[in-house]
Amino acid sequence: MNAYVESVIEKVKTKNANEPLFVQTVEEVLSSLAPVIDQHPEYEAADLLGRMVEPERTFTFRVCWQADDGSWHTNTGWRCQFNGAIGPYKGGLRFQKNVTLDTMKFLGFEQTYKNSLTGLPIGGAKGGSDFDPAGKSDAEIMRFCQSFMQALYRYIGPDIDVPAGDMGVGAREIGYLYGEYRRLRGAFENGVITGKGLSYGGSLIRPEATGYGAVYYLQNVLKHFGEPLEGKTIGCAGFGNVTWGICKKAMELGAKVVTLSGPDGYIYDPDGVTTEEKVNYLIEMRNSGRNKVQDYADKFGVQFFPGEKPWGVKTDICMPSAMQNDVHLEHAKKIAAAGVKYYIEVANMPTTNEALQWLMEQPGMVVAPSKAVNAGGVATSALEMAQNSERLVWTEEEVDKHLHQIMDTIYNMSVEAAERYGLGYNLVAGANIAGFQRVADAMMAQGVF
Ligand code: 2IT
Repeated sequence: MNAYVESVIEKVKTKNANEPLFVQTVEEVLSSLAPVIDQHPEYEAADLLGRMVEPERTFTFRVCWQADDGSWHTNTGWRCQFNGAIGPYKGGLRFQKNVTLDTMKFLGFEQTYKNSLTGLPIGGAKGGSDFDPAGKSDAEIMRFCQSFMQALYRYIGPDIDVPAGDMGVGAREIGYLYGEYRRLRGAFENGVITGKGLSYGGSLIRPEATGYGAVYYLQNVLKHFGEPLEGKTIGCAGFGNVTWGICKKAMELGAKVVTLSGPDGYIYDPDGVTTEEKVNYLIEMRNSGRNKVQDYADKFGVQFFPGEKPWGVKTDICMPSAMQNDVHLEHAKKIAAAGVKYYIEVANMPTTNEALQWLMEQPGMVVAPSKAVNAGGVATSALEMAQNSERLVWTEEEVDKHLHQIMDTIYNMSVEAAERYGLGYNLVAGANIAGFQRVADAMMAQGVF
């Protein structure tokens, strides 16, 4: 391993000892870059990596809101503007009770390379709050979002930083956030946020984009091995927006998603989530706020496994699409033992570094990294920004065509980047290298700061 890379990783470990997620993602990305750094001594001379692991700026703010019973509550809000070298900061907001600054930093770091891979002009950021949306009324969600935006609005803008949704932040929250921004700014700057409703500047296909993009990426992988998607079984985790998009596209293309998971366990549907009724029911489950995948089992009469994860169910393809570190080494071993051949990460950093490494070492196992696979979501957000600045609305076909092309390009760039550095067919290293390269070029061109 390159000595400069090692020294930067060591510094990050020491400095961020209380931020294990951030350390994990830095280690994963930087260790892929060693062959690149070997060939570019000028990067070390400009301390490029040392600068890349330090967010450009991060804001922490207080968010107070009133519950329906009149009681007052206080949460913490964050926005981590990690890297703006290639475009305005861009990334989602996550509302979840257990998030910390560590979560924001790990997601902001990942976002930087993911956004670069899209080929579009967007820098990397992430934000959110330790607010727990579970069981909150609509009015409570609105008041929370308004308060959150009162603190955030001065740091964002269509050319500064463009938030979007993530876990706990969907179309409803985006609407309230944008409404408050518009009120505070006194301007219809809808390019300030993406994932908007269609009536005020949203893009067609944005809700589906992450899932669709993941399936388009998967098709590229299968094509490489001369296999069709049709007839394949897919094991997913989660049942949120991303998993919904995967189910919908898989159904359209003749593949079937047979597992879904939630905090309560997982379901196994041997017929797959392959009817419109089933796919639409995922939206209903999410909107109910119950956060229970058992509801699917009850509704469609399939098996529910309380407290268990879906890893180890026999499928052709595994697409962890729930959350970070969902797959540990013991799960990875079950996945391989079940005969899964394609391990396609979808959620941000769903695999521990140890499990990822192990899976990549298994003969015949193909591993694809989330920062490439799930990039269709943010790519379509950038398409939404383009439509907003053009004051136009593109058709569904236009957006989908762009999304499809972007996913093909991300795949091809990743394959080529790994090959260029003699790493063979390595989609993980390839994505890291390709994502890094554009940010590196931009930072080198803009001088040291
Ligand atoms: O993780 C992600 O890429 C997102 N949550 C979407 C970010 C965006 O700006 O659309």
